[in-house]
Amino acid sequence: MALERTFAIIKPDAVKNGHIGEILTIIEQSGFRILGLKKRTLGKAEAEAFYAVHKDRPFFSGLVTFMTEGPVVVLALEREDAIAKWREVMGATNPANAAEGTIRKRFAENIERNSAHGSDAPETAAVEIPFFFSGVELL
Ligand code: 3AN
Repeated sequence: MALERTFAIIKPDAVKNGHIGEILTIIEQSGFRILGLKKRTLGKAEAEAFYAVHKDRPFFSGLVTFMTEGPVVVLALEREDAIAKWREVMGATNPANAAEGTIRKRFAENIERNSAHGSDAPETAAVEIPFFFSGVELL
């Protein structure tokens, strides 16, 4: 399988709880190359735009409030089968259902405050990576 790129976020709960370093270690030990990495705080309009696909879901406004409550780390990652692999390493959306050893099992507080984001398809990654990174920032 060819190299693939995915987009990841270390969410405000994991940043606040001091898990940036552990999650970056997991990323590198899982065979991803970190092409881009930034720590920043999302604005409300930015979080709404990023999660626009969920705008009609009941959890949308809570999700935007959570994602803007403190800094996040945004990442562009590369490896073979990166999208599926990163979702496997993160674990299920709801940490109660996440497999042992996954990021969400280890670090997530609940289904909303679930410590990490990952693109769910190549078309999503192709939108999410340029949402935060320009081409020259991907090294
Ligand atoms: P994933 O991040 O695993 O792809 P999505 O895309 O269904 O999951 O949901 C995006 C984000 O919305 C989740 N990471 C989580 O923070 C939040 N979320 C999803 N489902 C719920 C829910 N039922 N209640 C609260 N927040 C949710």
